[in-house]
Amino acid sequence: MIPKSHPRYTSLRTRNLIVKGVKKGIASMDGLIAHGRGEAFDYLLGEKTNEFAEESIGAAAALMLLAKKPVISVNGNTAALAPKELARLSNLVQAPLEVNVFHPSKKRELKIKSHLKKYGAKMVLLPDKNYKIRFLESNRKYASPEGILKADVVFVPLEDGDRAEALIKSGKKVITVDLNPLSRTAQKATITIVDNIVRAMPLLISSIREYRKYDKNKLKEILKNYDNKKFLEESISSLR
Ligand code: PTJ
Repeated sequence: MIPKSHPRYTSLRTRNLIVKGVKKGIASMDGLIAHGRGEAFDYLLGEKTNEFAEESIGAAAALMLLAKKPVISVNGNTAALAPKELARLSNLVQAPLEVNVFHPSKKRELKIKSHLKKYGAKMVLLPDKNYKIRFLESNRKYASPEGILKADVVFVPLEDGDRAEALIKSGKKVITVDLNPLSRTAQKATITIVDNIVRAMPLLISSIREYRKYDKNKLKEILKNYDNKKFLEESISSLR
């Protein structure tokens, strides 16, 4: 039990969600290391949602609302950290959640699916070994024919590697949440939200609730004026 008065209460509570996720078989052991990397960047970013992240969240909300077929990719860490918000986002924009893990385990994929359902998700897809994303070698290449393969916009939080680039090469737009603005995924994504997933998800959901009152032209205008490179640079400067 972490006392609420502890100066690092929120950070320790979030860390505990990953530890619990590993114990439940949702997150992988490697997820602990990935989380530690995230924590270090979060510390440098002031453990708050900075203005550059708010701008990216707004653009991400506009893109999710303009998408014809948005899909939300879920790995072990995101499922452990934000299951309720993933379910809410999915139901709000009618975007299926698609389980996609780097460290292969059918058992874990199934556990992630039932975990998300328990938190209210209605549409949860699993990867199918008969269907692959092009330009990828790792386990992340497997996809659902009803999800990522058909998507025009893919939300890919908390991963680093070659999938964002492969998805973009396949003609899709990619939104990521990554505390490390220098990661390959952060650098390659169409929209990079440099923030902690536990803070970014509720803000993304409220932006979508607000922006869905806007007409399409206003949403297109938000995207036209958005410059991912600029906000990535601002986030990198704020680390120094
Ligand atoms: O469940 P699996 O098998 O798919 O594995 C998931 C992990 C996250 C272990 C896997 O995708 C992985 O190894 O990821 P990486 O390459 O370590 O990248 C994770 C990225 O997420 C890093 O850039 C971290 O800085 C970032 N990150 C970690 N925790 C958070 C985060 N970004 C936002 N919010 C966090 N809480």
